[in-house]
Amino acid sequence: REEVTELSIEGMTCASCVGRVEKALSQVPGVLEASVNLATERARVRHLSGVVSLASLDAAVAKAGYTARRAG
Ligand code: 9UX
Repeated sequence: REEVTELSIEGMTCASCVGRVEKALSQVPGVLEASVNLATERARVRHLSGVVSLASLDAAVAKAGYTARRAG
């Protein structure tokens, strides 16, 4: 099954940041698509359910140099 998780991303200031976060999220196993909106500081991640944990998404974003939290 597919699932969509929305994350708030902190620390992005430019379009290159968006690219970095999208790439980091896309490379997490089980992620099908990741799109980031700089203006809203949100990431929309489409992924397989069960395979991808919130922790793995957080870790990927942190490794890229940004901070993620689950969007409310
Ligand atoms: Mo360029 Mo965005 O270093 O933080 S990627 S400003």
